[in-house]
Amino acid sequence: MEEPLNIALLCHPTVGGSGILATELGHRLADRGHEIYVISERPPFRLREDRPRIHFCESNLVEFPLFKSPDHTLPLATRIAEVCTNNQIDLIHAHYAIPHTAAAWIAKELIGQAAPPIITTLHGTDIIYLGAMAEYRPLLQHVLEASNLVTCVSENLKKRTEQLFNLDAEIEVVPNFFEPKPPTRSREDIRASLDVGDGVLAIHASNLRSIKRIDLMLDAFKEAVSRCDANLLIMAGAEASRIQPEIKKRSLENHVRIVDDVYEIDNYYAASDFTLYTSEYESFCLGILEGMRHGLPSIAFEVGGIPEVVVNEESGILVPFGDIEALGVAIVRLAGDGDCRKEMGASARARAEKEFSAGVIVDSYMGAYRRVLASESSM
Ligand code: GMT
Repeated sequence: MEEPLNIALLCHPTVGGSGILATELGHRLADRGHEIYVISERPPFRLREDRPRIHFCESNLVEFPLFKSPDHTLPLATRIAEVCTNNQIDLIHAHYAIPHTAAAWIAKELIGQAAPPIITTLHGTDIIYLGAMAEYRPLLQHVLEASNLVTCVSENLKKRTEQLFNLDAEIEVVPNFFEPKPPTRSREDIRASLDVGDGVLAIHASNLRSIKRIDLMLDAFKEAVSRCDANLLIMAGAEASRIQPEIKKRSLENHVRIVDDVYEIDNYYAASDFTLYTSEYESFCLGILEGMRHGLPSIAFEVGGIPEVVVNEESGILVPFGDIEALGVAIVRLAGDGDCRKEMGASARARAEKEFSAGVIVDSYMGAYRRVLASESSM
């Protein structure tokens, strides 16, 4: 049995890979006996507060007539310091650098000598989008350098971070993990609720931000459905209304289903046949991994860290970014070839289990925590 730690976990509560990953990591660490203090402005999407050793610590927004918009970062820093002091926190694990690493750094200044070390996990847009902005870059350089350890979810994100920032210490790569839950509804039931009959079903789960390039996904799907019988399920967080006009513009209403605000995602993966992603950048793409664990091959653009997750022509089909024609061909190919889906799906599942299981990845984070704590205590 590992010596239990008190860990403060910082993450965004909104639908997004970084919050999901941080939350699942919290659950797994709590299962191993550690006390997990999740600090966020509201309970993160998918957080199970009823589980033992999970403590949700709300950080308030402050509204004041002089502020044009509510302040989040400074109250968060104050809250982190308070949670650390009241609960003898051993380490702070900040997921997504902005504002979490900056807030943790301020908290550390507040606490002084007794402050716990900070581990920052970079997830993607915190570096390649926000990190590149002049408004954040010097501050990020400072607080990343002040972190006791920085981890990235892929080699690609590590490389992008090294190109933007000058960090003395080596960045560690700790990929994402996902453990499926057994479906609670049958494949037939879900497909009947979606009214997709026996047709082939592609699935896309994301927050639909512009970086996901839903426009390109719909263009390729439009191309494909003129040549094959396929449906597309979009799991949309709460953002569905944003893409309805795009679907209508392409006359895809009969081929695209949207489901939002769903927590039982496993039911939908288990009822689908392959995943479809068209992002212009993904540091990793947790949605692809979720599908892989359910035995789904994927079709995606070959961008960012996706080639580290999907082995082209083995666990899915990757095409160059923006090549709608190649994407359409890939959709038609997987839609029409059940054997290929089965073979690639089996390989995807095996790869996900071997490389990206909770057991492997939580061990990696634990190893990182222990190394940081050991080096702190030797100082
Ligand atoms: O874009 C998202 O889906 C949300 C975003 C986030 O920061 O919450 O996801 C990022 O982190 C995920 C978990 O590490 C990665 O799997 C996603 O690839 C990454 N998104 C981008 O890099 C665009």
